[in-house]
Amino acid sequence: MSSSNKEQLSRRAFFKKSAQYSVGAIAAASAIAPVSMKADDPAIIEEQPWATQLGDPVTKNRYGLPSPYEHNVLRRNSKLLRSGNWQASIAMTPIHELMGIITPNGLFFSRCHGGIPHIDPNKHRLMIHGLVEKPLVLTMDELKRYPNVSRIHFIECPANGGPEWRGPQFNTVQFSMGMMSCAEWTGVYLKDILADVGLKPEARWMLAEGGDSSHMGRTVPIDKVLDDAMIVWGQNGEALRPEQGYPIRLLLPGWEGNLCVKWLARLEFASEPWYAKEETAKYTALKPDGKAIQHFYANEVNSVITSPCPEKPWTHLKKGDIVEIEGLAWSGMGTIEGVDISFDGGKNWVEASLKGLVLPKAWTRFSYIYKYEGKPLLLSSRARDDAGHIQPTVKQERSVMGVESVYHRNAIKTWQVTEKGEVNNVQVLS
Ligand SMILES: Nc1nc2c(c(=O)[nH]1)N[C@H]1C(S)=C(S)[C@@H](COP(=O)(O)O)O[C@H]1N2
Ligand SMILES: [Mo]
Repeated sequence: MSSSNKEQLSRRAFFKKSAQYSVGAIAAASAIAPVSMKADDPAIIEEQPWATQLGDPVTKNRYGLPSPYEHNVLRRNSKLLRSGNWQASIAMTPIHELMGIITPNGLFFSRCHGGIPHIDPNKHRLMIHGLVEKPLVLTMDELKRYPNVSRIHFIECPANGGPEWRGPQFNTVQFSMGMMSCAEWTGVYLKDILADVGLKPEARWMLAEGGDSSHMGRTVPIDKVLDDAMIVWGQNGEALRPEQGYPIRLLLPGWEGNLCVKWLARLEFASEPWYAKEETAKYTALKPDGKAIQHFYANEVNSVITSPCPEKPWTHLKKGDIVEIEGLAWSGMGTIEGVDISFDGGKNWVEASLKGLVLPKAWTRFSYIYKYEGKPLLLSSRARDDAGHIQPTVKQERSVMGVESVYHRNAIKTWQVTEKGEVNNVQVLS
C-alpha cells in the first residue's frame, strides 16, 4: 500500500471517529466557526492533485509571490481620481483584505505625480545644504552607515476619504478609505544626521525635494524635523519599493502623506517657508466662512470598519451566528486609546477591543464579537487617541469645515447593513 493510500485511509478513519461525537460537542468547541462536515465531502476523503505530485522547486521563483488564488487582492485605481493619465494617479490599498497592521509591500498604496522612477542607487545622492554649518552630499552607502532604527507607522494621503465630503461616492471600502497603508520603516532619524551637519539657529524650515520627474518639493517646520522625522530605505524588512521612493524617502510619522517626499534627493534649510515664495505646493482647506486653514500637518484620529464592508458583506450569515467585526484605527497625533462601535448610527456605543500591537502613529486593529440578528443596522466606529482627540460626527465636521474641502476628513464612517446582510456606504447626517 502506498503511503498516500495509507494517508487517505487514516483520513477516512479520522472522519468516522469525529463523526461519532455529537454535533453539540463540536459546536461547543468552536462557537464561531460553522461546522459543515459532510461524510462525502471530496475535499476530505479524496487526495487532491497537489498532494500526489511534487511541487515546484523554490528555484522557480526566488522572489516569492502570493498564491494564485489570491489574485483578486490588488491595489486599484479609479478613473475618478487620476489627473489625465495613470502616471499621475493613486493606487488604493485593499484594506479589507489585510491582516494585522502591516501592509505587504506589493499592496502599499501609491500616489505619484509623475510616475514611478527606477533609480540606480549607485547614482543617487542626497544633498543637505542651506542654513547648515557643513553642507553634505551623501551616497546611499554613506547614508546607511548611520545606525538605523525600525518603526511602524502609517502613511495616509490627507485626501483619504476626501471625495466624500458631500456624500458617499464609492460603494467600496478600498476606494473610500484605501489611500493609506502601514509598514515597518527602517532608516535614520534626521536629527542624528543634523547633529553631524550642524543646523544654524536661524533654520526654521526644511525643503525636501524628490528626484523623480515631478521633483515634488514640500516644506516642513523644523520642530517636526528635530522630533521624529526619518530618512528611510527599508520597508517591511526589505529595500523600499520603487512605488514608495526607492532608494530613500522622507518619513514624517503621522503627518500628511504628501509631505513624505519619495525618491528624496535634496534637503535645504531656511528661515522662511518656501511656499512664502510660491516655489512649492502646500495643501489648504477652505472653510464655510471663505477662509482657508493653511497650517495642518498631522492626520487626525480616524477609523474604519473593514469587516464587514461593501466588499465583505454578511450575506452568508444566518440569524444567531457569531461574527467578528474588525477594523483599523489610527491617529497622526498619538496612540489609539479606544474604539467604540455603534449599531444604530451613533445613538448608542459599545467598546471594541484593541488587538495586537498598539503603537503611536500606527494602524491599530480593533475587534468586536457580535451576534448577528439579521436586522438592518447602521454600523459605525469612533476612535479616540491619547492626545484627547475623538472622531467628530459628520454633522459636527460639516458645521466647522463645510463640504468644500478635499483634505483631512475624519468624521465617523457608517456602513448600512441591510436585512439580507448587504453592506452599503452611507453617511449619517443627524
Ligand atoms: N517625489 C515625490 N514624493 C511624493 C509624491 C510624488 O509624487 N513625488 N507623492 C506624495 C503623496 S501626494 C503622497 S500621499 C505620498 C504617498 O506615498 P506612497 O506612494 O508611498 O503611498 O507620497 C508623497 N511623496
Ligand atoms: Mo497625497
